[in-house]
Amino acid sequence: MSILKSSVPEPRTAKKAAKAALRLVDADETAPTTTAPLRIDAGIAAWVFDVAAITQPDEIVWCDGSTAEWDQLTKLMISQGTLIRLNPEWRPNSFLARSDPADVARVEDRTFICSAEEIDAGATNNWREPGSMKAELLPLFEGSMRGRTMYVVPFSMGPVGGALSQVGVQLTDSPYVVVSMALMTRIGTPVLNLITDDTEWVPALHSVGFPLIDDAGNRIDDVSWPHNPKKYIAHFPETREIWSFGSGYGGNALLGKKCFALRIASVMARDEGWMAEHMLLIKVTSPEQRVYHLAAAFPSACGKTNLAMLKPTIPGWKVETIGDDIAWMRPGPDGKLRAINPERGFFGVAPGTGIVTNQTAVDTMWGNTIFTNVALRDDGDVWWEGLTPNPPAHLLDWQGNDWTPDSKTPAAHPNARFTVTADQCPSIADEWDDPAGVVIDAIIFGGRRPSTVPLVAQAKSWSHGVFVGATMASETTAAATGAVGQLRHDPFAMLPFVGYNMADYFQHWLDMGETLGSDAPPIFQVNWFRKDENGKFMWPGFAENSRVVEWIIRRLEGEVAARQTPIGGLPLMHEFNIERLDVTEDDLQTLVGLDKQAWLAEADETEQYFGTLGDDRMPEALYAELTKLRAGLAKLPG
Ligand code: OXD
Ligand code: MN
Repeated sequence: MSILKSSVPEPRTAKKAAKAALRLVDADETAPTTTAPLRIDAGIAAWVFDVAAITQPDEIVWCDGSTAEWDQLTKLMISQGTLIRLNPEWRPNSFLARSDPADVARVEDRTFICSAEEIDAGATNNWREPGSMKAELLPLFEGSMRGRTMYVVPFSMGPVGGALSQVGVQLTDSPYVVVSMALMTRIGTPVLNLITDDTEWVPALHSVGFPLIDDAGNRIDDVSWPHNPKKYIAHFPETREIWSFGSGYGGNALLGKKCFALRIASVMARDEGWMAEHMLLIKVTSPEQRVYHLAAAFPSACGKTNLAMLKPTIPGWKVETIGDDIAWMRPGPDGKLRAINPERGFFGVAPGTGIVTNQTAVDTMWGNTIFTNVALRDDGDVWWEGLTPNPPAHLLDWQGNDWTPDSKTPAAHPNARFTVTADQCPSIADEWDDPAGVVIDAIIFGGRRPSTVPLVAQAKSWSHGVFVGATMASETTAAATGAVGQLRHDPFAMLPFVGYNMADYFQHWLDMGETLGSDAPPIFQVNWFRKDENGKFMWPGFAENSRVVEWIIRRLEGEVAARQTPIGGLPLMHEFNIERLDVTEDDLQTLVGLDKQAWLAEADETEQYFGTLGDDRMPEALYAELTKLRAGLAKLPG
């Protein structure tokens, strides 16, 4: 595989860089590292060779995923000022990274889907023609790794060698990215050994775009968080490639996650009859010891990690964690939908994750954790808003400035993150890394909706469920750059993550329903974020969401009834468990009620929104669902 198009001129220093790559392949005595594996697939070697010729690193390191490699890289980053070692007494083998304030979140406006035809990227993606995108990016990558090391990171999404897993190779000049990839994916020699001539693998190229030698050959001082004001997160769905330039932030730079496991994988999934979704996965055990698996889609920073680690408040119920962000699902040999978590770790939002809201997450990060943009305590541990009810008297904030509870700015950045492996999670389910996945019993869609959407409703059918997913909206959060708190459509919580035309994605969901037939799991909609007229949340959320999970499971079992309405099946008041809860019957009535006028307005808004997605590809079935919704609402009194 070559990233060079014949029209692109050979870079001046190509020969030197090519020699550097070959040195490793041939492993001669001058090789700068001993980590070069003995057997390298020729396609990978050729690609590494091509990229090195363009980016011109000083050195190439083939990552083996060992503890020694982790230790070496973390020490290197401490010496470079990128990482601060936390007090090992509180947080062994854990580190704090402070990013540049201009590189703290996903950059959706700089994220591109580069399909040959614009229509295939659709109305919701930024589109570029692949050739012109590469032509625009190549000059930026040219020499972008000068003075740096280029790391070769073979990675597996899903258990290594698993039937539902996929492999990729990331090239990066960021050691922070390497150690983060080591926590978030399975990396190293076992993955490289899987790749032979006929293995499909995704080349994922990343550079922070901050060379240490300029065009004239002068040295440039390094900084603790190198990045480039020009950022591009480019995806080539037809050739299944990723090129990311200019950012070190997780969602832009850990290319196994959003770029591969969602944007590229959603295209693979469409082509191959499976689903790549922005969903958590949980195992629920009822008091009768019956086991269920649920997949739930929520937009970024809407509590997926909290739900994935839920500690039920209702007696006898148990929730175990399988994944907190991404699910790959496909029909198994028995026709039932099976899901794996393709990730190895959690890249969770720190603020709001604490001993009151998610003790399990706090316990998970006891050590071996990388924290980014949280505050540093005087005792060398970390802190962020919501970790403990009371802040320490003094901290260094996420930018390293003195901070006290009187400070006007938050101690941690609102999108500060923790990165830690899933196997450290006390609530991890035994089957979380089963290569065969788990059977999905129900699918849940949720968003941050201050009004209209009920606490829980069951979709009337698969196609109504697809309509519910397609019409999801949510208030924006700090996970992406831009304004926070604005309501926007976020279909299936996949708005920034579908690697192709959104209308085609809706059709794919409908097609999956056809394939699954009577095995298609029931679909539910939830909303923890309903507010009253004073702007106060009406539902306590967090651990109390177990009551909603209970209702969903009891529906699966046929143990509770639902009031059939045009928006789906709503709980009967007396069958919804609010025992020992500070929620009045009146509040519950609103939470599980249907406001006809609000839904009529929602239907108008939906029609408008569907119109923006391109009439020629929007599935008729979704317009039919809209018509049914309106007809049903019209029949209601009021
Ligand atoms: C994430 C996100 O990091 O959705 O998971 O932004
Ligand atoms: Mn996410």
